[in-house]
Formats: sequence, structure tokens, C-alpha cells
Amino acid sequence: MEKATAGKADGSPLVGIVMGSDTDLPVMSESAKMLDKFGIAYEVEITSAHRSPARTHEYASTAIARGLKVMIVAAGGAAHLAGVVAALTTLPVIAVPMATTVLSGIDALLSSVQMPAGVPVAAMAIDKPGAINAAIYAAEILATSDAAVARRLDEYKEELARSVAEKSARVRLQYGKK
Ligand code: AIR
Repeated sequence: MEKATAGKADGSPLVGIVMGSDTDLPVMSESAKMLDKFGIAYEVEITSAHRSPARTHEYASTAIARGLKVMIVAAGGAAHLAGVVAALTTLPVIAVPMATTVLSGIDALLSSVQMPAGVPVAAMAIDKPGAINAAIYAAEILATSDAAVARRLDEYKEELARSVAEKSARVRLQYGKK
């Protein structure tokens, strides 16, 4: 896949990856990896809706002025971060519920998805699949006005289909079918 970076001419970030704690980073690095794959510039921020509300307010309310176009927001447990960020910006906010508590992410999923009317949050699946899909979804939003990102998404879909065909060929071989 071609490696040019999608962003403003100065290469400044278009996507903000925000998480409630550094303990979310091992999962959220999957979002970063996918954005790298699509050549999309991003920034990473740790801030907590509960532990650092002032920092969260500052970060979210200045996101548009910094040139961001989409926010990916991850938190576990009582995951209010995506909702708070969405309350403070008109950028599209994509939530990734983290499986950090004994409830395995169901708590974070419900906290993210059950937003009141007027403050939308696009909630992804819990943990790694959600982190990957959040980046793809962010790329899809950017692709509506960026032909290079749209082309990389097309290539990614083709790559996905090829990988299924290859898996099928391997399994058919294993079970004696040609
Ligand atoms: N969290 C941090 N502030 C508010 C919330 N909901 C979340 C983090 C992390 C979990 O609490 O997003 O998933 C546990 O954080 P820690 O720092 O205790 O490991």
C-alpha cells in the first residue's frame, strides 16, 4: 500500500486517539497501527473524564482549532470519556469500549453507546476489534473528502477478501479438496 501521509500540507494530525489511561494503550495501539497502514497522521493523548476533567475539557474543546477531523476515544469501566468529548466538540467521535474491569467491557460498551439524543457517539466493538474498526471508520470519514485515503480503503477491502480466499484454499487442501 502506498505510504504518503494524509493530512494537511504540514503533516499535522487529522485524527486524535484519546484514552482514559496508559493501560488502554496496548489495545489502542491497534488503532494507531491501522491509521499508519492508511497513511493517516494522528496524535495520541491520555486524559480521563474523571481523573483529569480540566485536561479533557481543554483537549476536546481545542481539537477543531488544532485541525483534527475525527476523534477515536477509548475508556474502560464507567467509560464517560467519549461522551464528554462529544459534548465538547462537533467532530465525529468514535468510541472504543475497553475490557478493563471484571465486566469485560460490557460496562464500557453501554456507557459509550447509550448517549442521550443530541450528543452522538459511534460505538465500536469491545477492545481489539473495536480499536481496529475505529481506525477504519475514521479513514472512511476522511475518505469522503480525500481520494488517496479512499483508494487505500479499496485496497484494504481487496486485501481482506484475498486473505479469506487464501485461508479457504489452505483449509480445502487440509481436508483433501482441490
Ligand atoms: N478510566 C480512567 N478514567 C476514567 C475511566 N473510565 C478507565 C481507563 C481504563 C480503566 O479506567 O480508560 O480503561 C482503568 O484505568 P487504570 O488507570 O486504573 O488502569
